[in-house]
Formats: sequence, structure tokens, C-alpha cells
Amino acid sequence: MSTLPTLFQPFELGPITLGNRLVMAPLTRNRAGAGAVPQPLNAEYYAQRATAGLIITEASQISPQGRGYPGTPGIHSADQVAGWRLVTDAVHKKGGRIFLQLWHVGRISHPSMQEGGQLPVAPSAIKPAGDAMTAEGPAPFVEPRALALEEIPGIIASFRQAAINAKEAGFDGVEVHGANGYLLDQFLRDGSNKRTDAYGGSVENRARLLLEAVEVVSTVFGASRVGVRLSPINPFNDIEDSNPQATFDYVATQLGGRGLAYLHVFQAGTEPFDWRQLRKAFGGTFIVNGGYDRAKAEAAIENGGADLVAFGTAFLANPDLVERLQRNAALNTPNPATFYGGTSVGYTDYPTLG
Ligand code: 8OZ
Repeated sequence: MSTLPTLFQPFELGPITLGNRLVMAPLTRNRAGAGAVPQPLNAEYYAQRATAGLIITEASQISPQGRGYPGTPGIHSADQVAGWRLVTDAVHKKGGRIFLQLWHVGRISHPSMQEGGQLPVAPSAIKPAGDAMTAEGPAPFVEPRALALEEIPGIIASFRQAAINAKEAGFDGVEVHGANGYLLDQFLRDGSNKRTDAYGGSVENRARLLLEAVEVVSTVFGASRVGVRLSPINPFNDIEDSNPQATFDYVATQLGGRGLAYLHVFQAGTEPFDWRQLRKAFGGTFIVNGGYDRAKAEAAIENGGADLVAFGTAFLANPDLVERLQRNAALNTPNPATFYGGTSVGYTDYPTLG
């Protein structure tokens, strides 16, 4: 009798049994309907990928203020909850497991995407370099408005309500998006956070908003159904930190011991970084993402670099990625022209092995 490679064996993620160790990474696809409401087409897309051990959805704004792109879904209205229910039902019907990613973009937005044309918010009034992606195309980022201390409880309340909504929509859990230069990452890193109150300055203070968000979401779902995504050395969205290892080792230590579902790291970036040290600091289930193929994923799991491995573009282009990897079959080539926005083309029409 041959044993399955570990990658294809089940995994106990807290109270949830995953069919394998392959995770579908969160992927922004900009195909929600009017009102940022998920559609039947989105349910079809996720259901096609239900053989992933765990699906993490595309980032979903927790409030109108948290929006920064056309076509991204939200989790703050009743219609959005109903739309997401189509997705969770379709995935569960096929035996899949699915977490919703909770997102606030902070300064990575534009007045044209804010209610009443307001300025985007951020820890500090520092304009990122580059362009926002608006409905009319790229437009230079604007200088954001620094959140007042009195507004922070409102941000936490939005995370809480979004988690309540995600639970109502039938998700197995949620992932707090602390990565890629969005609001929580803007607070974590000292290049974008120049605050002098309890949410800025020391690493302890810069980590406060993320930890409070994780705490409040945990009160809704139970910590064992809450994951966190971080990207310590990713410069995406013009973000930087003077000492990522110290900043993120502290964050991982604080996240450890809370009984969270997992810590998920996006390993983009070129600065040196000790991922094993981060994993040790956290101490729980560790998901890695960024440039893995089957051999690298197996090696990471076998040599203690990770428990689970997330695949992004490979899942995007291969609904049956698990089967293909298991059989060492060829993979479809992703088409970047249809990544962000559009129709079913490049979304639900990638072929399976059949
Ligand atoms: C690509 C395009 C737009 C958003 C992220 C949510 O990087 C995103 C994103 C990625 O986390």
C-alpha cells in the first residue's frame, strides 16, 4: 500500500478538517456586481475550486470606507451577505471549506471610491507613491486623512460587524488581511505610521490595531476560526519598515497563544527575512505563499517550513489544481489580461483535466 505524500493528506485546522494541505490564496478578481455584491458567477468560480483543502476568498471590504478598487466585494450590507451565501453554499455542497478575507484598504483608495468623495483614511497623512485603480482608470493617489484617535473604535466595530456578517453568510472562518500595504499593514510599519498616540511609535503601539481587530473578530467566530495574513517584506503599495524582523516577530509572538486558526505569510520581497523564526514566534499552524510548486510545497511541509501551502495564480488557472499536482499533470497557463475584472472569460472557463 502506498502512502499519499503529506501534501495530499488531511489536516486538522482547529475544529475544521481539511481534505489536503493545499490552500487557495486570496485573489482579487474584481467581478462583484453592483453594490459590491457577489453574484452566481462568483459562486461558480469558487465552487469549481472546492477541492482545495481551504479556500481563502478575495479581499472583501468591511465598510464603504475600506474600499479601494472597482468590482471588489463587500461584507457590510445585507445584499452582500446574501450574495456570499450563494458562494458558501456552492462550496460546501462540493465538500469544500472557505474563509472570508476581511479587508480595509486605508490609504490605497481614492475620493472617487469613497462616499461623498471623502479622502481615504490612514494612520498618518502620507501619500503613497503610485496610482489608485479607479472606475475611470489609474489616478494618482491623494494624501490621505489621518484617523483621529476617536475614530479607531469605529474601525474595530466595522471588523466586528463584518465578522458577524461573514458568520451569517455561512463562512467556516475569516482571515484578517494584515498584509500588502493596506490599513492594518499601514499601522504596523513605521514608514506609513508616524502617530504619536497609543497606535503609533513603538512596535507595541503599531501592532495595537491589528491585535484589536483580531481580538474582536475572535469574539464573533471563536479564535480557532480566525486566521491572519502578513507580508513582512513586501514593498507593494509603497510600504516599508525600518526593521521588519523585529516588527513582525513581535506581531507573531502576540498572535501566538491565542488559539488562532493560522498565520498566513505572503513571502514576496527581496530583503533578508527569517521565516522560521517568525513561525516559531507564532507557534501555531503556519501557511506559506509565494512561488511554490509541488516539489517546493512538499519540501516546505516535510522540512518544517510550513503546515499548509497556499497557491494563487496556479489555482486561478487550474480549478482542479489538487488533482493535477497529485497526478503530476501539466498546468494551464494563467492569463494576466483577465486577472482583474471582466466576464466569465479567464474566470470560470479554465479547463479541468476532464
Ligand atoms: C491585487 C490587486 C488589487 C488588490 C492584495 C487585495 O494584494 C490585494 C490586491 C491585489 O492583498
